[in-house]
Amino acid sequence: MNKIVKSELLFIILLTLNFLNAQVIPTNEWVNFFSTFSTFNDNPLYVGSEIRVYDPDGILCGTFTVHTEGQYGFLPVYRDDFTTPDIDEGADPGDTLIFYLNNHIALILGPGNPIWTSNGDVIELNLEGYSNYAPVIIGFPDTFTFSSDSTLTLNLNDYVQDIDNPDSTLNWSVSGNDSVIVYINDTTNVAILSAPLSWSGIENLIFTAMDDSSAYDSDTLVVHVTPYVGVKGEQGPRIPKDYFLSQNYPNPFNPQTTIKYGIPEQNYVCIRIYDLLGREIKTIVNEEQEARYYKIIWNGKDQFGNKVSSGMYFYQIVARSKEKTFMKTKKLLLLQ
Ligand SMILES: [Ca+2]
Ligand SMILES: [Ca+2]
Ligand SMILES: [Ca+2]
Repeated sequence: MNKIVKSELLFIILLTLNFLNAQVIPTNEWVNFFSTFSTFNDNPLYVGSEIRVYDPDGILCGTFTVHTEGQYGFLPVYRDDFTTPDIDEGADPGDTLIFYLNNHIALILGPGNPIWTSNGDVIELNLEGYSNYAPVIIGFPDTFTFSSDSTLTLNLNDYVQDIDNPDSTLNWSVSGNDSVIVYINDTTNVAILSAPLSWSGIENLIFTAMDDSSAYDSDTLVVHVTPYVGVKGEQGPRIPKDYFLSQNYPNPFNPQTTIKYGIPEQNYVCIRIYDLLGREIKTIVNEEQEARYYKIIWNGKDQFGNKVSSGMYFYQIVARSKEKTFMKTKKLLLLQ
């Protein structure tokens, strides 16, 4: 047995022990978390729900059993005792804590931060948990152009995230492919698109990723198949054919995420971030813009430059011209 294998084995044993002896070791310093409104599967957290808190080392450092619907507190999260260097009892100041609701990782809604601060602090932290998180398709291409004598290869695993299911367990399907031929390899999730040599045209293909609990997400890929003329290397248009707002990438993200959008004509464009209650967090774009593709970055900070807490946010584009208004809203997930 070589050294690497041994240390890996030791790590696995330690990890297993941590989980087997999953007991909080109270120390002399702790912070108190509480919540006035937390949910599980979109309902108020039920009485008897178990909350577990781990430090970044995987040490269980706080537990709580809910006895008032939708609420918890105080939930003490203990600090590591520095006088026992061989034992890691818990968190250190500045550690980002990981919360579980009923054995499922929880989303942090704030208003406080899931960070161990200093002894005796009281932090309000609302949690949102789900027994299954749906897959989220991110950064999926909007349009693709290929010639009918060529094929297009898409590694679908590059475009999906599921908090609790590995990519390899997700099941992909496609619809709308009357003329375009789509082959998806079940093992690798690589899709190969082709078309009959004699065919050219446009098809809207709807790709769906489903997890083992039948939760799914879909996204549309508009495929332009150009006639075979023996010339390759066609470039995409520099001005989009239609308005679009892409899913941010990466998602979940920390510390920053990229949002792509495009406008086919000159418009007054606003892009704003909102929290779950619809409060405006930050204006990212607010100006007249010419027709083209754009790429912007949000750094997870509000308009005062403060980092916002982990959780789900919305981003919305409003593009106005004389004739029409284009508006679209999507979700993004910040994990601090
Ligand atoms: Ca210690
Ligand atoms: Ca620790
Ligand atoms: Ca899932």
